[in-house]
Amino acid sequence: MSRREFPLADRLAALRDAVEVADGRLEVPEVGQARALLAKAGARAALGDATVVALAGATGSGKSTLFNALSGGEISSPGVRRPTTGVAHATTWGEQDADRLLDWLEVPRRHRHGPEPALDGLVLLDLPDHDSVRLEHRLEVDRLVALVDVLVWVLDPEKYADAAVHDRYLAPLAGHAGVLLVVLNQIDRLDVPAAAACLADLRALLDREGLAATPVLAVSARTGVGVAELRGELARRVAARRAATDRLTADVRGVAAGLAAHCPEDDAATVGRRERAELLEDLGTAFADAAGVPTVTAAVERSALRGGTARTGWPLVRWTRKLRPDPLERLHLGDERARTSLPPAGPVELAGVATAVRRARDTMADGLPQAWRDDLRRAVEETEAGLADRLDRAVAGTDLGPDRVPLWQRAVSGLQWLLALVALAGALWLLALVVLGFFQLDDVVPLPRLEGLPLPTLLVGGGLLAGLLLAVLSRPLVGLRARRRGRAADRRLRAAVDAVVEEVLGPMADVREDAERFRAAVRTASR
Ligand SMILES: Nc1nc2c(ncn2[C@@H]2O[C@H](COP(=O)(O)OP(=O)(O)O)[C@@H](O)[C@H]2O)c(=O)[nH]1
Ligand SMILES: [Mg+2]
Repeated sequence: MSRREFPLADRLAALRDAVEVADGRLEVPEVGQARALLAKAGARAALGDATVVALAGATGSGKSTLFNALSGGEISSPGVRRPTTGVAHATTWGEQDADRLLDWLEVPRRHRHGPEPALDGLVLLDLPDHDSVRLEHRLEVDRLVALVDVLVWVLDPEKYADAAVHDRYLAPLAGHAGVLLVVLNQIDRLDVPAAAACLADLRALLDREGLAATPVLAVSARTGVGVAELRGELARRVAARRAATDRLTADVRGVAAGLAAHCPEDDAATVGRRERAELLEDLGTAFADAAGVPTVTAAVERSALRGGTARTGWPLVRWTRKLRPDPLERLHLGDERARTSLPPAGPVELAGVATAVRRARDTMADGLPQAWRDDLRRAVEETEAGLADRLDRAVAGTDLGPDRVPLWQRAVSGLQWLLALVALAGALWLLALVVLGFFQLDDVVPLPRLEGLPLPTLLVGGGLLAGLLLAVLSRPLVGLRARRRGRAADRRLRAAVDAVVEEVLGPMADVREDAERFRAAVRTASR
């Protein structure tokens, strides 16, 4: 599909997309211009397919005379510089009611031309002088130049090369070459060679300004030379009924070219899965350190070690451990709404978070133009606020894993009690023997022996020794189990911290995604 055939409606839809994506993100004037253009396009489309042509030019170039020549009567007074010349005049051709269109254009002075089929649907405007000494006249020119479908720029042999016109009006219309006509008026004032030289010079000037596609017509509004050709040129545009579409197409492409300055570079396509995974890990580590995950993990491990050691140790000294508080309970975790008693992150951890966030932002900003970088910075600032609290809550709300006492620890605990009872029984027995000895009765009851050793002594010694041995043998297993509990808690805590990382990375990724959508939309609009 050629550039010209790409439908205006699709172009406008793409521009609307771009504006929507940019809304609240990009604070650049080009977005405002795009918004204004969309409004203009919407309004113009509702006003029919008349062709609005404006005659613009400097004071005395002959706009009004030409306007009258085309309109077939004295409608606009030539050579008059009353305040009324600050207002545009309109002549309309054809039956179609152009009042709503002229209302929209805010052109109050209207004249209707008699039947002339070739120009049916033409609305011709005589604009105020672009070089008027009155500012409001110049503003009125600028306003209408932006709204009309075809612009006829009227030059005269004296001022045709005037830099003010070329720099301010013609050169910026390079993208609008197809909706612009240049008329060299008052050609009757030049002899044939001078007219040819003047025309050639003007042509070269326009070509240099990117207006090679703009026709130049030599005209004399006074003698009528060239007026028929101008009329023919206008008739062609009226018949095509696409002047409004062409003008808007040129407008959209112009606005899109302005927006292109704010599109990400081509090779800055996407932040890949791998880069994103790296950022996640980077941020995850920094956030976990700042959130005190290692502290909690260590506390979980120590708590499991403490519990396991108590259960598998000698039962009669268990109570001494109760004197020291559980390291995990001291942290006051388990309540999402309350702050934990974790020590706040130190300067090293905070610097780590800041560095990781900055690195993520830089990766996400890679290849983005300044306006999007600004938006990215805003997004990061927003998510950074209250980050410490969110991390603390994530840690507090994390279920650290099942805190079940393992079966083997229960069994060892039971066994320890049993061994303690055996030792106790032996000790009581020995005590009984002492009492009996005191009453000289120890020979009455025979003392059972095993391998030559008295049984009660064996019970005390064996019970204590076996208990000690059991405790010593259980140690490595308790340690293993504590480390496993620590690792499980660590995994869960890091998962909770990763959720916070996503909360930070998500908005950054959104900015990037929007920047890419913006680029796609702008590209479609300017096809
Ligand atoms: N010789 C000559 N004089 C012209 C021509 N067109 C306009 N004029 C004169 O130039 C002066 C300014 O014309 P006017 O239409 O008011 O110019 P405007 O200020 O652009 O509207 C008037 O005296 C016209 O008679 C032309 O084609 N040839
Ligand atoms: Mg005039």
